[in-house]
Amino acid sequence: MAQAMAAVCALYLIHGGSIRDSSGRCARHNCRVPQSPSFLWDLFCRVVDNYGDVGVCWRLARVLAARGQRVRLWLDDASALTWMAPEALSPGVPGVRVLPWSRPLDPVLLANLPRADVWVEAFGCELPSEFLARGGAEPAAGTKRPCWLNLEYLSAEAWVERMHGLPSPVLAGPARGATKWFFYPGFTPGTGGLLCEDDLFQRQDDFDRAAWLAGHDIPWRGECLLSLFCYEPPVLAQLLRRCAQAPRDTRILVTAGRAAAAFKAALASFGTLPPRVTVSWLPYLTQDDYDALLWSCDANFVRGEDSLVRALWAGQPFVWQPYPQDDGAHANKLSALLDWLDAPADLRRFHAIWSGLDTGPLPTIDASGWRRCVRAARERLRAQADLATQLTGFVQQKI
Ligand code: TRH
Repeated sequence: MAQAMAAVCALYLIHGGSIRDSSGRCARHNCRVPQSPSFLWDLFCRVVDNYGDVGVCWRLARVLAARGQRVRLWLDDASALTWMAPEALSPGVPGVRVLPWSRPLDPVLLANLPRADVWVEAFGCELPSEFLARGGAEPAAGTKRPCWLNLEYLSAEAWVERMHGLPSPVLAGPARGATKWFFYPGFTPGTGGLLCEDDLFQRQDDFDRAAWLAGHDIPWRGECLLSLFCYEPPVLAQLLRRCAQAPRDTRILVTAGRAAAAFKAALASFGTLPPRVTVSWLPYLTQDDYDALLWSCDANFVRGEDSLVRALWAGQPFVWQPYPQDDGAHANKLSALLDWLDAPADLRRFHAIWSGLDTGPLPTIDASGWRRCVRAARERLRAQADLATQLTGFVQQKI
């Protein structure tokens, strides 16, 4: 994989991850970066639960399109886009077409679409059989099958490097004889990397915290700001108590949906807010405003997949709650992320208690050590090629 990438886009590896500015030049050395050919992508996403599936797929589509790729994003439920990225549906974003993944797919729509160069099934969603029946057959002489990728969930576990880029021969069905490739996002150079927009750090540098907060009716008076996006951590009430005892006043910015419901339930045990703690109940934010929220806060509580990545790019201290799984797999995921972060003991313990994997009082955190740890991780990530760069390079190599 590393060799293939070097042949395709050596500059990316020499210069590191997000290197192109909006004019397509290398942001570090101002030299010209070779553009990848423009591929047509079919990206399929089934919304299972929460917002991560659609959040990651929309972000991927947007990043690819910003780099001159053309994406058809098939969604079985596009409702979250109405608040996460309203421009996706109206007026639309150049290079991305959002299509309904109905069951079955609309035969007229299907019959009129040119065959894509790349198929991506996100998070193991299987491509629909009628789609495969139309485009999966043995290609005519002189043409090639689309490059077929299974884009997997994010994890820092060691096995990800071993699995990344492995083929999976298709043995049955209309696409028999084709090959699917496993593509794993990840945190280390041996993985597919993380999603990152080319202009992200510039936007972050230009960001005006006070103006953004005022523009969102958050009456900030210099108190410590915490953003809360979580599932149902068992120690929310304990966190509130800790905030009330902290040397600075605290404002908790609670995100809409499941986090707000969990926080309301914890508040109920107090009757009224503890002293020196205030709360702002946020509406559903666009993805860009959610980034701005993370940049505004002194510490961020995040969850799942995409918000974890955004918290890393934000570079502020954060606490991550992995998506709880019945088989307990989230414990390994958490431990692997903390290993990769080289997290100090207090941070490890805080995470374990926050996710209900341990009990006891939340430890006091050394905030400057926490920030150092996150900033060091962000620098490591910035030196690596991002997910869309790696995906495009992989596809170019395969087709
Ligand atoms: O919503 P999530 O809990 O999604 C999870 C994970 O993806 C997990 O891997 C998956 O298995 C599970 O769902 C089914 O958390 P995540 O991944 O952080 O996605 C949230 C998305 O919502 C992210 O793109 C940020 C976005 N968002 C907004 O755009 N506005 C908001 O106000 C908030 C709170 C989030």
